[in-house]
Amino acid sequence: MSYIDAKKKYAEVGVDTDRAIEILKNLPVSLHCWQGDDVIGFDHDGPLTGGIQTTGNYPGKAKTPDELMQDLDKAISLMPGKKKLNVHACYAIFEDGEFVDRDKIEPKHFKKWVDFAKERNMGIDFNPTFFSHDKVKDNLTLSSPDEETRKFWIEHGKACIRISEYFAKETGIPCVMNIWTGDGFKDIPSDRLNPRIRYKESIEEILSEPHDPNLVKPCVESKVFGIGVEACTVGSAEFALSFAALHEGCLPLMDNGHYHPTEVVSDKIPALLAFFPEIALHITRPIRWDSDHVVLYDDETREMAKEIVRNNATDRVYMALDYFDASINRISAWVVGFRSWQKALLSALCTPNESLKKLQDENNMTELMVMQEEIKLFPFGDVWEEYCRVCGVEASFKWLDEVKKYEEEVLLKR
Ligand code: RNT
Ligand code: ZN
Repeated sequence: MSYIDAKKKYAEVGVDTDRAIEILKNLPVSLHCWQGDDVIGFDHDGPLTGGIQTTGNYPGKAKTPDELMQDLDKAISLMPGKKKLNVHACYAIFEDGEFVDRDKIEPKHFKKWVDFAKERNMGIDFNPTFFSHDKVKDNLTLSSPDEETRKFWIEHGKACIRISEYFAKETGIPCVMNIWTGDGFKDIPSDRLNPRIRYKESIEEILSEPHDPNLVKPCVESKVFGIGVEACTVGSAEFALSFAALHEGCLPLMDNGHYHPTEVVSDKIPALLAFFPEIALHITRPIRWDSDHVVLYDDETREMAKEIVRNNATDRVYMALDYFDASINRISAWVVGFRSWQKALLSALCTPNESLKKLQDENNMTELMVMQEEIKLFPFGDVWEEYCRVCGVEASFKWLDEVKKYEEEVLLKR
């Protein structure tokens, strides 16, 4: 079937595929720089810590800012749609021989990222890095009982607010700044309250750093558990949600790898939209735990996209990818994940959401089931191809040839 025929077929159920394509072209999705080097960054030599883990040892990992940017460019060239760049504080770029600790980093250490983003018309999102550092004391940062430790990380958070504002001013696009820490306890703690009170007060101190709420959008990301901190996570779901609800300008961020395995973020999105003007998402693929596998075009991914699109919330939900796989070609991983989320959004945009809602309101669940099943087999592939064509990106699996060539010519020579 050609796009013309597909378009007709969708029009029969009231879907305008041209319009869907037009909308998606302009919807920013945040692309995480950390898929390119297994969440290591440039400000330390040590391993990834803090309850998260990359597994695998595929050759060709980026080790310098230039390599990472080159890889990002290759990946971006194979992804349709609008991108925003997502940078972590540990990706600060220092002059030769320079080292600045996280409590003292400045906008100038991210100037190369700004140049990179501006040249590609991208906004930038930011993340303080509260892990992979020797000032993480006994698995705690912002919630540590040790004042010096807490202070260090509060200063880091404040420095990141200043850097976020710099990003927003330079790019002209608001910067979403996400606070996630792996703070927690491996075994049964004797006090679950005071760490949370300290965590709350520390985040409040960070947010007291002057900033324009239209430019910097701070978020708090919750988690159920991490490796090595299985018994208690300080920034739990209830903690983060309550914090965001009670602090104006602070958004809740849901990572779909951070819940019990049968909980679904697709159902949580509308629940939060009923209360919060804006929310943020980390889109990942958990297998049995927060494994951060590459995002695929699977049922729950599609369900999440549907909730954003059919509730007209594309301007209220900040979408960011967050996965890392070191066992396969890292550029391919980037591309598959980004394309999958694009497919999910496009498919949601090609769904006759209004008429399906009406069937539900009329309690016509029979027809609703039939229609939802029918739509699954509509010629979506043709719409996807057209979308890629409009975006000037290879639609078929042939994009992988590009990655293979790049692997041979660049990655394997590293
Ligand atoms: C970890 C969180 C967090 C990180 C990134 C690198 O479980 O999901 O968002 O993945 O900050
Ligand atoms: Zn996350």
